Amino acid sequence: ADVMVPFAVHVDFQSGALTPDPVILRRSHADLAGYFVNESDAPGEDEMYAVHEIRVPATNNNLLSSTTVLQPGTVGGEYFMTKGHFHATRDRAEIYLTLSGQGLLVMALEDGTTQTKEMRPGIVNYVPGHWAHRSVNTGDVPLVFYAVYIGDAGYDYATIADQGFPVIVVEGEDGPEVVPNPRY
Ligand code: M6P
Ligand code: ZN
Repeated sequence: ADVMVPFAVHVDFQSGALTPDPVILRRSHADLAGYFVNESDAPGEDEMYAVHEIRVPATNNNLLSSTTVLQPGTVGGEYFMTKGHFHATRDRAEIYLTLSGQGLLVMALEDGTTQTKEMRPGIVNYVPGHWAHRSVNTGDVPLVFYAVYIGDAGYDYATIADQGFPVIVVEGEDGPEVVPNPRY
């Protein structure tokens, strides 16, 4: 079997930058078109979030990990959020450690059961297998978190792209409110 050489990566907790040499995936407003319930404003090419991933093979003997930098803002009253996904291999778990900013981690089972947990610096969120997961920036600075997951987890975006999560997170009079998704 291949034996890898140990390595270290520096994580900047404010910016989410990884040094050296991450794979960077950028998601613009246009990439999220159709994800928000009320999209009256035309989605542009502005960045909504970036994922900086440490390079290791996506196999079941490795741990993939990444920082996500999710910008603050709202679309039609809904806070900026990641697309969210189930793992293609459904039972694969994931851990999030929030580094800066604040938000909510929305999770759902395929039967519609929902859990929502606070994200703030120092909090580790454990996402067991079978739970779809999406992070939502409810603050006014970037939400930055580090995620670790089993290398062969894979992504299933289609289910969420079609019907969304059972709940959405909207800006209320006294802050964020988790309300039923009218399209679910
Ligand atoms: C976290 C992890 C990544 C994921 C990213 C953005 O960093 O869960 O695997 O890619 O968030 O979320 P999404 O892929 O749902 O857009
Ligand atoms: Zn995941």
